[in-house]
Amino acid sequence: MIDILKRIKRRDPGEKEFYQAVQEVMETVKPVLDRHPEYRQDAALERLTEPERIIMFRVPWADDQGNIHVNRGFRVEMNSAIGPFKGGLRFHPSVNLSILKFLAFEQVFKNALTTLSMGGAKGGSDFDPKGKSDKEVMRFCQNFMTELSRHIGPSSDIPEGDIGVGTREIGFLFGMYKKVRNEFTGVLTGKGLGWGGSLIRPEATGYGNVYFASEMLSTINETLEGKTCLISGSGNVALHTAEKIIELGGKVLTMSDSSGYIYDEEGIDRGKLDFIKRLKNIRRGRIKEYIDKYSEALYTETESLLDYNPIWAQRADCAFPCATQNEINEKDASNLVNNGVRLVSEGAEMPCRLEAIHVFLDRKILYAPGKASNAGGVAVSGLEMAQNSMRLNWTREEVDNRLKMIMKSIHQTCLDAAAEFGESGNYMAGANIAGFVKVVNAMLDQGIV
Ligand code: NDP
Ligand code: 2IT
Repeated sequence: MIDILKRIKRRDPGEKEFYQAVQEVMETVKPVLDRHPEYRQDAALERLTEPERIIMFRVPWADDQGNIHVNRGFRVEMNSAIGPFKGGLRFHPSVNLSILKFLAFEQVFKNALTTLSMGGAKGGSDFDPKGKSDKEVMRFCQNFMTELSRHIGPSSDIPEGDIGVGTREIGFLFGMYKKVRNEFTGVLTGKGLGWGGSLIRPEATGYGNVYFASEMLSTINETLEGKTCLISGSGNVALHTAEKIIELGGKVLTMSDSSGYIYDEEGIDRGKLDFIKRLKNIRRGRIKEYIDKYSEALYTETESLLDYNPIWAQRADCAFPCATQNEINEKDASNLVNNGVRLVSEGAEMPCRLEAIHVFLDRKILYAPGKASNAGGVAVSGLEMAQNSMRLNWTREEVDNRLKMIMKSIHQTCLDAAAEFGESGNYMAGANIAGFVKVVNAMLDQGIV
C-alpha cells in the first residue's frame, strides 16, 4: 500500500488531488488486503491506480468578437472492469489532470456501488463557461466534441455533466456528436427530456444525497423533519438537495457560490428555492442577489483568505457540502461538530479533506462519503442508458422509486462491508471496501489487461 502511494508520488509529481483520493481508499482497504493477499496479485493495485487511457487534446474556439482562444480537453478512462467507462465532464478553470484523475478514480468505486454495471471515467476542460454567451459556449462544446467523439460511444464511454456542464452544454455536445457520427444513440446522459433524457436525472444527485442521509438518520431512529441544514453550492446538486430536504420537513439555512454564501434564519422555503433556481439556471446570476429579494437574509463574501469557511461555522443539525473538492478542512470540521452538526452527507466529490473526515469519525457523527451519498446521479444516468437501449421512457415515479431502492442498497452495502472488517458505522470504510472488492474481483477474473 505504501509502495503504491510512493509510486504515485514518484511518477505523478504534483498530482495532489489524485494522491489524496488514492490515499483515502488505500488506507481504508488495508484490512481487506491483510485478509485477502490475493488482491495484491498480478499488480492489481498498480493497475487500479493507472488509468486505462488518457486522452488530451487542444480545443480552439472563437469568441463573439472573433478572437481565438485555446483550451485543453481531457478524458480520463480509469477502469472498465465492471462496465463501459461512465462519468461526468467538468468545465472549470481549475481543471487539470490531477483533478480529473482523482474524480475518475472516485467514479470507479462510486459506480461499483450503484448496483449497475458501469466503469469509471471523468473528463472536461479548463474552459470557464461563466460570463460566456450561449453562442460562445456552443462553439466551445462543438469543438470539444469534434475531438471527443472519436473516443466515446454508447457501449464504450458515456459522458454526462458535472461542474459547469448542465443541460445546455449536454445539448450542444450531443448535437455535434450526432452530426459527426451520423447516429442518434445514448452516448451522453443528462439529455433533455424531449430527446432521450430521463425523468428525475436532473434531481437525482441531490435527491439521492438526501435519501442516503435519511437512511443514516434512520439508524438512530431520527428523520430530517425539523432539522436545520447547511448547504454549500447553488448548482445542480445543491438545488435538488435543498428541494428534497424542504419536502421532508427540514429547514435549509444556507446556500453559496464561489463568491459568498447566504444565511436565511427563516429557512429557504419552496418559493425562495424557486427564485434561486431561476436565478442560477435561467439568469445565470450570483447568490448575492438573493438578499435583494429577501432582505431578512444575510450575505457574506467568502473570497477572503480565512483559514476556515464561515459557512461551516453556523449552528445547525446537518451539513451537505455540494460545491467542490476540499471545501471543508480540519478547522471547518471542528466548527461544524462544535456547533451541533451530527450528520455530514457529501453531495460534492471529496469536499472534505482527510483530516476533516477524521474529526467526524473521531467525534462519531454520521458521515457519508460522496462516492456513496452522491451516487444517485450516476445511478439514474445508468437508468437513462437502460431506457435509451429499450427505446422506452419510465415515469417519474418509476425512476424515483428505483433511485430510492438504489440509495437504500448502497447504504446497506456500506454498513455491511464496514461491519465485516471491524469498522461498524464507518461509511467511508464501507464504501471504499465494497467498491474495491467488486472492481478488483472483476479485474482478477478478466486476466492481465
Ligand atoms: P454546478 O456547476 O451545477 O454547481 C457548482 C456549484 O458549486 C456552484 O454554485 C459553484 O459556484 C460552486 N463552486 C464550484 N466550484 C467552486 C469553488 N472552487 N469554490 C466555491 N464554490 C464553487 O455543479 P454540480 O452541482 O453538478 O456539482 C457540484 C459537485 O457535485 C461537484 O463536486 C460534482 O463533482 C459533484 N457531483 C455532481 C453530480 C451531478 O450529477 N451533477 C453527481 C455527483 C457528484 P460558482 O457558480 O460561483 O462557480
Ligand atoms: O460525479 C458524478 O457522479 C457525476 N458528475 C455524474 C456522472 C454520470 O455519468 O452521471
